[in-house]
Amino acid sequence: MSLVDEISEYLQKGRAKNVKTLVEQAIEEGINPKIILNEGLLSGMMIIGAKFKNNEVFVPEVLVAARAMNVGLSVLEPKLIEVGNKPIGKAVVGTVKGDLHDIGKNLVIMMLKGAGFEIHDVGVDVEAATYIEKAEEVGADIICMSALLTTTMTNMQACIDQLKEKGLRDKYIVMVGGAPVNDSFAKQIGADFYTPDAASAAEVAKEAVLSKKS
Ligand code: B1M
Repeated sequence: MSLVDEISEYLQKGRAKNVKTLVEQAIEEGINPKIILNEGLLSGMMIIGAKFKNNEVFVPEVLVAARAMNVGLSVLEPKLIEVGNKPIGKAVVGTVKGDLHDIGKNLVIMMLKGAGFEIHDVGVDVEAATYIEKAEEVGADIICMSALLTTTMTNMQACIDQLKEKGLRDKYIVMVGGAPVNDSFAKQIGADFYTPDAASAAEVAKEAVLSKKS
């Protein structure tokens, strides 16, 4: 079994320590970090996701797999990002109210850091007002909202509505993403951008912030 397959296997079993050691080993052996991410960590998480959907595994198993995923991601982070000296902008990033999924958000944060953003991570289960308060406090350029549940994606709208009510809508770029979100939903709620993955989130955020500043 290859090292990346082993990472995927241990992640599925929720063995965070083994995942950490194997990711470190894979880096030492010079395996491309994107392969470690896609074919090791994300592939393991996708298998768990499919099993969860089919009731072959349940929340506790998914939870320990997610912990192992986050441990693996933290080891991989320095290899995935090369941060420049001066931040190109400030981003407030969080998962919306009612939603505890943080892996996609953490990946988006890593890629945004790599693109040169100063990050203000407001965490998970974030009230609409909290995004705005943090953005005002730090002088952010962009608000990034993540949602993984069809029942919570609607909470993105509340943040945009509150920005409008406060006369702040044009002050911030708003980007949304997460598995159930798509372009037409983003347009419907009045977000500026929807991006399907963390890499394109970073690219689009960089372009949008630089063009707003120019
Ligand atoms: Co949850 N869960 N979960 N879960 N869980 C899903 C999302 C689900 C699809 C599983 C399923 O049924 N197939 C399903 C949602 C169904 C739906 O609404 N359509 C589901 C459910 C139902 C639930 C619970 C309700 C289960 C229960 O309790 N009965 C519960 C809800 C808890 C809550 O949030 N209130 C729940 C709980 C959990 C755990 C806590 C056990 C755990 C989360 C742990 C954690 O995050 N720390 C968990 C997990 C891990 C999943 C799955 C298996 C994996 C999610 C994940 O991390 N994917 C998931 C099934 C699946 O997705 N196949 C599932 C990897 C991650 C990298 O992808 O987050 O999509 P993702 O991010 C992507 C893109 O979406 C994008 O970039 C990333 C890739 O580059 N992206 C953005 C994300 N945010 C972005 C923001 C952007 C741009 C791009 O701009 C701002």
